[in-house]
Amino acid sequence: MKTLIEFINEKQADFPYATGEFSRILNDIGIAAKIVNREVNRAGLANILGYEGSENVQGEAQKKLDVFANNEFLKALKNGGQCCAVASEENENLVTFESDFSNKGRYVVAIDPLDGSSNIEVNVSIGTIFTIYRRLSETGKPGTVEDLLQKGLQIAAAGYVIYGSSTMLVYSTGKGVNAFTYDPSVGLFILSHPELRIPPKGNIYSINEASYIYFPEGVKEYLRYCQEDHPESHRPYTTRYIGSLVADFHRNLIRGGIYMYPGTRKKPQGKLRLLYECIPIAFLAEQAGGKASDGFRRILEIQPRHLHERSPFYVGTTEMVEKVEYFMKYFSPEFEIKD
Ligand code: AHM
Ligand code: MG
Repeated sequence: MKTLIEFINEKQADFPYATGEFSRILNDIGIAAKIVNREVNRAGLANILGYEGSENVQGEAQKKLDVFANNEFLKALKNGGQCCAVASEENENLVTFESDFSNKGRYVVAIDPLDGSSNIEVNVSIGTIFTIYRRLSETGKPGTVEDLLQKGLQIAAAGYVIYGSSTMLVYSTGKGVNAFTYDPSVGLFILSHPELRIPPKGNIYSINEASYIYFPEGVKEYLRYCQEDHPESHRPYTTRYIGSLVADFHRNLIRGGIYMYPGTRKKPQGKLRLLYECIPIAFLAEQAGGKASDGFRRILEIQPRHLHERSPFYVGTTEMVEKVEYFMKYFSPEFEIKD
């Protein structure tokens, strides 16, 4: 049995000149995740459900647990001292800590503290998604927005926590994906899925099909393909859609499948946020042998322009993502987003 802390410390040796700072951020995220996990589990009892009354940057009503989770992760990153700035889905502006201690930090973090939060009150799995980058700005000063606007190719580490029937922490530092299951009896994350690989063939597709009429023709064609009678290639496939990105991706990562959130004519950028959702999940997908695209471009090669930018998102088993790209190119070239 290997715990998350043991694993992180062991892997520190993989990084030449590692100072341990990076390991400490990962540890801090793991600790905050335990606290959030406790509250998520007690949510029904603790009567902390319901709307907080405020709206987040995207104009969506925030639930109390979103606010709680955001505060916990910010607190952990602030107290750790390795992180000089945080971009959070719940904060309009970049959060800096205005202390010499934090300004010396060499890393910045992008976080979606509680994704899929509309699912909280119906007891459906939700998650935290995080990305760690090395800062570009000079140390000793507060982190800058530019530190966060890095391509996914520059990621130092990314991962998610899924608060589900079991709570798990899944992360990668660019050397494969490892998953840890939380054992609440001892309060430890235990390595349960070393070196996760997404199956090269999948038969699950996940999409909010109610929006079918708004989808690009390329996506409609792909859905027709998924639903065709073709037993040799296991079609028709099967649909699974929880409406919680972390949970939908996690299932597809283990079983093989594709998650899609297309852009539409009205909303060409779709719904999901590049920084907090698409980039980290794309990094994990690629590290597990899968693929992630905006329908035309590799997500990890996209240069983010602002903190809360959105992007269409297709992620999962390589073969399936390539198929959608093929249909998009032929049927919906007008949906291509150019730099
Ligand atoms: P959120 O960040 O407001 O929670 O929204 C993101 C979530 C994803 O987890 C999920 O996949 C998607 O929104 C579901 O959207 P929809 O309800 O449009 O299908
Ligand atoms: Mg989200």
